[in-house]
Amino acid sequence: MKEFFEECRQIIDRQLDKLVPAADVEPTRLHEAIRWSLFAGGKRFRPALVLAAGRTFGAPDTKLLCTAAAIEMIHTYSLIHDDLPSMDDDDMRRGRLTCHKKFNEATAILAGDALQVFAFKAISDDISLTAETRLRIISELAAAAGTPEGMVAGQQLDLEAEGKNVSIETIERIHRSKTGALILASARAGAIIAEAEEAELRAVSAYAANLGLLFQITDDLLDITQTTDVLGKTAGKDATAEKATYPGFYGVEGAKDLAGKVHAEIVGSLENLDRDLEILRQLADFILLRES
Ligand code: GRG
Repeated sequence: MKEFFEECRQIIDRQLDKLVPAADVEPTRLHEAIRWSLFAGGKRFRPALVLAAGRTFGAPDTKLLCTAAAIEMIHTYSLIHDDLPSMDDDDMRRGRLTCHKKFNEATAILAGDALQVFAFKAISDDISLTAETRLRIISELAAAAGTPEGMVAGQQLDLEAEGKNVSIETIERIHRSKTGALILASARAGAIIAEAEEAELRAVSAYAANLGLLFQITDDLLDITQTTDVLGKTAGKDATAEKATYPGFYGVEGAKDLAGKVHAEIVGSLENLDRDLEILRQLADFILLRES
């Protein structure tokens, strides 16, 4: 997995570098801010998932790269906006100052806005894909990033749940939209580009929906068990902000048990596929065992 992630990082970073304006293009402050957050060393998990799903079903990397980079741009926009004083008000992200701390709030808002539109432009302009595929991916990605089941809706519900005793159904609803929708869209985009069959698309969707849930459960656990240094963002923030989390509801041991069960379901959802599934299985193991 380490080698796979390193390979992904290199090819995705090269693609991102082509898709966003250079730092010396006017308005330079805005482009510096975009690059500050984009090239700050995130895990590149979502683009890695696009590549993993796409390769599993037979797509060449050349067809996957723009979409993978676009999803990383949407993810980075969401992190920049999530860190703003009006949202989670954070000083550290990806091991360095958050965008609004390094630049200013207005620049950070605009950097996020620009990344979001660059993402959709990148897919619209991707001539390696048919117009129909581009449109389908844009539509799925817009739904995953937006409302009522997507990331923005999840963020709203997450903010509204702060300080409240919410049900496990609400916690799951928040996380499936806030974190899970983009992860699901990443795997589906790879499979759609590869022209996977309907049954394969259904299986990979079940896999990725639970992978998103697992990602959030481990994210909640790491917030408690890891240090700020290792995470590159403020540890312990969920408790301080009284966030609705899995360990908050089940306790740390209960959340770890749940992670194990969700992991088993993820692996199970791939059972009937006649493909080389090693990389998708290893990705699920990586999320279960990740340390940052
Ligand atoms: C502001 C529209 C809007 C949405 C924000 C993504 C998000 C919704 C909030 C981020 C806060 C957070 C910690 C969410 C939990 C899961 C998550 C998305 C973690 C960050 O993703 P990683 O770990 O980050 O993949 P890197 O930096 O590795 O890319």
